Amino acid sequence: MTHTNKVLTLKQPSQINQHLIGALHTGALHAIRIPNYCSEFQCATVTAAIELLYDGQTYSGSAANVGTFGLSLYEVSKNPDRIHDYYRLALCEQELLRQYCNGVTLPIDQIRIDLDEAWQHGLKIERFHDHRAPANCGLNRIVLPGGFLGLHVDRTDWDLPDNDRAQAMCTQFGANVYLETAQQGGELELWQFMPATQAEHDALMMPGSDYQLDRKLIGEPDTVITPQRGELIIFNARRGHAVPTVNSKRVTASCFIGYYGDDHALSAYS
Ligand SMILES: O=C(O)CCC(=O)C(=O)O
Repeated sequence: MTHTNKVLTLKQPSQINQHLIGALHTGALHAIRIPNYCSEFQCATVTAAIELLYDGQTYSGSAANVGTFGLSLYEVSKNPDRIHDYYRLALCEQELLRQYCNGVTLPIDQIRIDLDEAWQHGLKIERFHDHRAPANCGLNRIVLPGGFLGLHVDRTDWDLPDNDRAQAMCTQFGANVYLETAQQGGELELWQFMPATQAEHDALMMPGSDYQLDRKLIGEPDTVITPQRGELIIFNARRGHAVPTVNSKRVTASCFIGYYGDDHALSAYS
């Protein structure tokens, strides 16, 4: 276990415990890194499968230079008519990806198993809307050359204001596996900053953007990580984070981990 500033590097996911998750929650820790979480072969196989299945779908709005495979609740919150697509596609898209990987474990399946074993109360797939309908669990992103993700926070509780599960969540962590990294750019920038309210968030938004916060108002990141191929990084997604412009393709597999307190199961969703 190595500790530099507020970034902790672990050898294996079984080292994740309540103390570390609590530290990510409070901001005492900015990120947990697990290098070589996925093998070279796994990264190459899963990247090839994502690229084969990728049909040109990009984020709507001002993150349009980011290709995605797998629908996210964030997208659905912007287009509520897509909620049926979300649940219809949730299991079949992940199953299709598994089939295209031909027996090679998906990084998100690995995260689900590892955190289920590591966390005292286990991890389950999230069910926000209906106890029978599992959430999608796996958002694969292809940041295209010239693409970036501006400074933003992820707030499922704001995206689903009428949903009991979303409102009960203490925080949400981003779990990203880096399948292909950019030659230049594509770092993970992390801020300690977390808007206290949605009104504060909205007042800090960048003019003309539908998701970005204005860096001029928030300042420089507190931590910058250059992700390594195969690495898993977990961070608090309610705090500011961004990915600067890449000069070559950057491919990741991601999900959110919902944290409901130490006496509850973690949940996984996208
Ligand atoms: O790809 C990354 O490094 C971070 C992605 C991101 O912005 C997120 O998970 O919300």
